[in-house]
Amino acid sequence: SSRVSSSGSSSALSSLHTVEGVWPLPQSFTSSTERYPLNPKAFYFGYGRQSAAQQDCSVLDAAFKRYFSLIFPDYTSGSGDKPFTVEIRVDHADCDSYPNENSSERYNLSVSAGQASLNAETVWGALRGLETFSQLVYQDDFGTYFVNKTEIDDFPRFQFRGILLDTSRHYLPVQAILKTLDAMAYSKFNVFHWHIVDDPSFPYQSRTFPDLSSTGAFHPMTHIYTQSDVRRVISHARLWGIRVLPEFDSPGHTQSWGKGQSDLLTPCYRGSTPSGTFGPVNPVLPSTYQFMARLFKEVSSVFPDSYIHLGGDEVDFSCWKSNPDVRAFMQKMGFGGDFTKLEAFYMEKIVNITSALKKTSIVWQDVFDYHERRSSLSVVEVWRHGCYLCEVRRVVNAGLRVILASPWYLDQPGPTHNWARYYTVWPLAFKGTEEQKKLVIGGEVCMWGEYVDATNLTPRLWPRASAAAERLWSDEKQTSSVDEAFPRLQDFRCKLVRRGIRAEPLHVGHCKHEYQ
Ligand code: CP6
Repeated sequence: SSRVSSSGSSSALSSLHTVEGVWPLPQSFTSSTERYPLNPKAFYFGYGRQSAAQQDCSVLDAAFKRYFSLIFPDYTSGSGDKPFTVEIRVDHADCDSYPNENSSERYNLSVSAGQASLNAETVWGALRGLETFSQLVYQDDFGTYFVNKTEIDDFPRFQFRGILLDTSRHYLPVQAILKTLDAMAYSKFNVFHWHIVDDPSFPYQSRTFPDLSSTGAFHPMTHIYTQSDVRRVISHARLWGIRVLPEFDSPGHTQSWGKGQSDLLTPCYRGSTPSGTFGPVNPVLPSTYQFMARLFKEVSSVFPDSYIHLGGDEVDFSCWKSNPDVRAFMQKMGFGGDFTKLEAFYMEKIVNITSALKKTSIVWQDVFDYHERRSSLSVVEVWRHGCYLCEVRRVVNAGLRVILASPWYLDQPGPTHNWARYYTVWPLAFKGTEEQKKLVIGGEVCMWGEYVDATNLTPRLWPRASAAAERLWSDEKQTSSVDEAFPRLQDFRCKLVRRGIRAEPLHVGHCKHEYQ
């Protein structure tokens, strides 16, 4: 790949009118200062003659509409009369499918006089290319739209680029989730990890167990996600090429489940009598696993993605320790006093339930730490602070896949949590073989919900999550300098603002179009 030579201030054009204005930075590109005017009244998206997908391809038709309004936020100032066509060609007509872990997102974009050619293997790759094209278009001081001559070959560094939203500590209205999905696509994120339930509330309205939300949600009618809400989220995400990965965290973090499902949680004891409080899911009762099998059967049919997150983090053993039935079970199983063995036993049962449903399970790193038979696990998410590379290395040494989350906790506000911290993360900087590095499938930005609801979600997420997005998409060598990234991220943040996303400022400065 080559860099633009005319990037200094002596150039008539800002370098950000070239590929350097695309965030995350494409893998390989050449661009020039030769530019072409675009007239919204003579601008067209079209399917190439050799494209496998043609008119009525749901994903692409919807994307053409969206990107037309993103590229031309105001029609009034269109001038120039030469037509311009963006011609899309894809190898596979996967218009009605869902993106999955193996979906190619590679694309090739070539912009020349009067036309741009966008080639991709899949419609998901075409979506990434449309996003890039939309970021290449700019307006001069008179309002005329332009795009520069450009050649781009692009593909993601990591296949899994996620954002976790927590809808249990605070309820997030569906609209806030949909808007976040839009903004995710602008930074080429492709996984929405929906931490949908937890201790404080159970907003998922289950078909099989409606009592879980009618008693466990903050409000049984207004603070729930109905089946139709969930379908809306999944279908909106699909149109942006985003997978929806549900997490039903257990055996800890389940206080809200206990309200609607009796005998699910472990009764805690004070001495020889129940104290009236409850702990993690009760791992000794067969009814627990019958319940979980039915719940996960439903979840695996509602969420089309092949991954399910099973949680398994932060289990407090004190309640299990206090319960005589649990202690008797420990004796019987020969676990001694080691409650990590009991958690491993429980998680293995849950993993088996989901693999029988043909799903791949993700667990938080605690489960990996406790497990002796690690080969039964598949994907481990690293979240504990400290030495993230040490943790990654331990997991890949065991031959398991890793998702890295610990360096990208965004739920704490700045300025100590400034964007450069999220930018200077090196997920593969451990000693290991090529095979081991391939086991690092990606990373995830976590927006835990204790201090976040729809009032502050957007500015807390953007543009800092975009810093992580570039680390997960772009070539590391081309994007290792914070100083080079800074003006590009400032420019990208203004693009988000122009698109109606309340992304917070990075530092002193202004946008040509301020938020209104
Ligand atoms: N909720 C759940 C959380 C956290 C985890 N799981 C968490 C723990 C420590 C920090 C941030 C978040 N709030 N269910 C751990 C994965 Cl610092």
